Amino acid sequence: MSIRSLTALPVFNEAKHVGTVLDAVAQYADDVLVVDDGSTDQTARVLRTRTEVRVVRHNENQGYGAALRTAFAYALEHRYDVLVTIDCDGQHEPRRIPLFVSAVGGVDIVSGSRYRHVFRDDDAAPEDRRRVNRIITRELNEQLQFQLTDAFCGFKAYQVASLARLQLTENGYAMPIELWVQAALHNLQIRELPVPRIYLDESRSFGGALDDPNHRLRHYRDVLQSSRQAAGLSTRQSPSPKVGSVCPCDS
Ligand SMILES: Nc1nc2c(ncn2[C@@H]2O[C@H](COP(=O)(O)OP(=O)(O)O)[C@@H](O)[C@H]2O)c(=O)[nH]1
Ligand SMILES: [Mg+2]
Repeated sequence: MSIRSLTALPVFNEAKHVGTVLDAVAQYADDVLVVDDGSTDQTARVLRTRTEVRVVRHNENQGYGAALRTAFAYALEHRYDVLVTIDCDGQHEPRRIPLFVSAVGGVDIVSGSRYRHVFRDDDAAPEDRRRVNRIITRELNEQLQFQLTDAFCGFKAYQVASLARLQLTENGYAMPIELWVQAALHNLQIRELPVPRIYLDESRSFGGALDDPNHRLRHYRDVLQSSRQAAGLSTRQSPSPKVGSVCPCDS
């Protein structure tokens, strides 16, 4: 029985990238969903010309996390087996989608990691992003007994049946932290897949106070704390879920 997989892209004001990214995604994915998170630029007009993709639009911008949760709900409602999420700003390579689909066999979540393998053309990550990612990834591992190397990569694959078990409420950029806490609560099996580190020279903003790395770090720690409380996860004594990696990487 063949696996039905959906590839979903959260999108907010990506008129510059959405066309080229969807052209590439179309080569590696049959079913494609774009969640337009209330874009105010030309993104919606471009999407109207793309009849090959499904589009769900938020009337108002709700946030990265909310866009992903809309994709999760769509995958569940349309009974897909596997959901792949990939960003729409040129930082992820669609040609790796099949690797994620095959790697999710036997586990619950495959998470891209930009810090597990050095690729020849890796870009340097902005220092503040690298620092916040390193600290939060370490604290997640300490508190949830994970062995992650990158807590924030948007390139992931999920068994849709496992997504159904997760209680997720975060709308913003902290949603991945809540997701890891829920994954720990449900003992989900995680696999990391190395992906190249791509930073285009664009001044991308988190929006508002989160652009201050110290504020962002405090916010992420608050969400980690409150998500653990909501999940009733004080200190986890049970054996740690397996975090393995498959490394078909070509440097
Ligand atoms: N900035 C931003 N991106 C969003 C939002 N909703 C969805 N996205 C999309 O989420 C993906 C990741 O966003 P990005 O800002 O690149 O995150 P980063 O690469 O982790 O810094 C991109 O495809 C965005 O278009 C939002 O409210 N704000
Ligand atoms: Mg990005």
